[in-house]
Order: sequence, then structure tokens, then C-alpha cells
Amino acid sequence: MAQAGIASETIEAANGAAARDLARDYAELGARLARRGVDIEALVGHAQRFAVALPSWGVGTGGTRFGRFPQPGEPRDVFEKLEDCAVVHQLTRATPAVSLHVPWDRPADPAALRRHAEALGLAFDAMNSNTFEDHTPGQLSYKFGSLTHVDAAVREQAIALNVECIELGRALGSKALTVWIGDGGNFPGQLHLRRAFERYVDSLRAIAAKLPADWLLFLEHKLCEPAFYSTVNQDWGTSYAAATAVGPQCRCLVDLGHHAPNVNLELIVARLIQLGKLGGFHFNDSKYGDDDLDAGSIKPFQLFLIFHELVSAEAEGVAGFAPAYLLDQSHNVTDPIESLIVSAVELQRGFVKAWLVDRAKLAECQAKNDALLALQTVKEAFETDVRPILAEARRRNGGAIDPLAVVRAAGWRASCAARRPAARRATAGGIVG
Ligand SMILES: [Mn+2]
Repeated sequence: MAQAGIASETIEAANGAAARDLARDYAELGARLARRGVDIEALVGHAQRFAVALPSWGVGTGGTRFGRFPQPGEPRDVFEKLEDCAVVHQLTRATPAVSLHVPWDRPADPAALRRHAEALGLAFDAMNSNTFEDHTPGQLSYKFGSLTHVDAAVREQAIALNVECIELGRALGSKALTVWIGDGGNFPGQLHLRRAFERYVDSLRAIAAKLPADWLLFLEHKLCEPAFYSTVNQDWGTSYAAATAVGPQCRCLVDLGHHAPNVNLELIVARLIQLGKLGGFHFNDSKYGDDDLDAGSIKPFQLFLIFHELVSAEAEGVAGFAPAYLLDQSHNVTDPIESLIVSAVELQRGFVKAWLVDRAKLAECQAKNDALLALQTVKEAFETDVRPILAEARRRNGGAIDPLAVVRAAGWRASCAARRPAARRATAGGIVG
């Protein structure tokens, strides 16, 4: 039976105590925005409909190759992972779906897992296939690659796992498969660079042939790691070429941490939108590489500028524009539930601020080549404190005005520690794509 989350009375009591201050802050912000010709109610509406999926692999404590430091009360299986995801959604009302990693979270009984999710008010987002490890004892199949391996038998094994993900996803109600592979070479000369890419496209075509008509296939690129010389799908251009070769159901997925330092991510996003191939996102943040830090923690202006591109596309009605949003982070020193709450709110903040951009004024600045005022127009939106809007949206949607305070005060983690003895602990975490 699904473990009920935080008691609704607890949330209501906390909201009751905070409601008066929120009403005052909301009214003040509404008046300020009205002077700019902005309707605060429209912004609350945008905040209320914002949604990002949670990664099943993100609710266990993460780690690095230097170690993992689990905390008491971690989820021990996919059923308990969903219970933690449900708490994030209960408080933020912004995370209604979960993305599974297979085989880490392969359900023995998909129908039972779907019932469990539905009882918790959750749905399933994109499936994720893992062919960067072997999970069969004694096998080392993927040491030299998976979908691009020189041995056809290994490629077939990797294709079969992706097809299994599609079948599991159908049973769960998912509509997409995300493929990230660690394939590549560690040394010059190790791989025939063009042949490896040809094998990648051929394998993807075999997977795409098994997709239901209403499904999408997302390709996730990454500059390096675990291969440190040449990665088969290393950048958005390669990903675009592969997605185009595979066909119309295939799109590119942008993981914010998977690029060379200083790359202009919002420009990549704009290009993929323009080319009709933006499939979705893995949101996180980074300082140096694929750091998998919490969204918005390091470069909030970059996050806002990405949402500016996304919201512009939505506002302009770009045909076929419907990217999938997923958090993909590793929580090594924080409580994963708390990090996911804060990260979901950070994304919602970027989304709402992007709707604040005065697009008519910006278009005018661009037409007049007024670079200075164009920047000021964008920054006026970025610098607006929209916290009362986000809190009001949560309140109206039945969530918590202050979700972080409520999850701490409710003692969710401590209650998990009491009913999840560590003996059965087997959850995966650590380095993921
Ligand atoms: Mn990712």
C-alpha cells in the first residue's frame, strides 16, 4: 500500500500561519507589476501549470567515484522512491511525473507499480535506458561500448534493453525513451570515428522501429566521460545529425551539464527549437563539468535565458514545440527531497520570469539595434522578485507556501528512517548521464 505523504493538516496549518504575509507581499508585487502593465494573475496561471518530472535515481543519495555517504531513511526500492517523489509533488505541485532508469528501477510488476504511482497522484515520464553498466553477474559486455560496439552481439543486447524499456514504458503509461550512452574511445586510434557513429545511427534506427506511433525517442549528448578522448554523441550538432538520420520521432535532449565550458546553452536551445528537434531537458547546474548540482544554484541567469528562449517559442506558437522537462541531478551532500523541492521551484522561477520579459519592447530594441536597452529589458524581468507569485501558485494548487520549511517541520526523513531499516537497502545512485 502506498505510504501517505505529509498530513494535509500539517500543510494547511503552515499555510495558515504564512497566509497573511503572503497576501500582503502578493498585493504589493501586483501593484508594482500593474505599473509596468503586467497582470500578476496571468503570471500565477503560468506558475500553476509549470511541471517538471523527477528522476527515480535522484531521490537516493548520490555519490562520486570517491565515495557515497547515504543518509538514514533512503528509499530502498522503486516503490519507496515514488513515495519520496510524491512528497516533492505534494508540497510544490510542480512535479507530477517520474522518470525511471532501467535496469536500476526495472519493475517486476509494471501494473502494480503503475497502481502505486496513481495512488500517490503520480504519472510516468520518459523511460531511461542504462547500457553503460552490465547488470548480469560475470558479464562485462559494455566495457567497450553498447549501441556502437564493434561486436554485433553486444549491440543487439543493448538494443534489446531499449526495446524492453519501451515495453515497460507502455505498461506504465510513458510516451518517450531517452537514450544516453557512454560509448566512445579513451585513446586516439581506439575507434574508427565515422564507423562508430554509423553503428550508433543503425542501432537507434532498430530501436526507433519498435516505437509506438505516439512515442518520442530522445538522444542525450555529452562531451566526455566515461570515454575521455572521443565520445560518439558528444555535442548537439552530432545529436541533431543522428536525430535527423533516425527520423521524425527522434529528437535531441539537452542535459545542461553535458557541454564544453562556456558554451552558450541558450543559443543551442534556440537552434534546436528552430530546427524542430528540441526533445527535452535534463536540468541541473554546474561550475566545471557534469557536476549535477541543483538547478539554478550556480548560474541562475543562464537558466533564466534558457527559459526566455523556451517561453518565446511558446508565446510565438512555434509548431510542434513541446519539450519534456526532467531534473537530472546528483544530491551528494543534501537531502535529495529538499534539493528536488528547491530545484523544481528554481525552474518554475525561471519560467515565470521569462513570461515577464516585455517582448514588444525587446523587439523594438532589436529592430533599432539598441543593445543596451535590450539587455535592460531582459534584466528587468530577471531581477524581479517573483517569490510571492510562486508561493501563491503553490497555495492555490494545494501545495505549501514554504515547501522546504514544511518538509523539515513535518519530519518526513525521520519517519522514513524509522520505517525503512537499512538492511534491505539496494538503491542505485552515483554517477549517471
Ligand atoms: Mn542526463
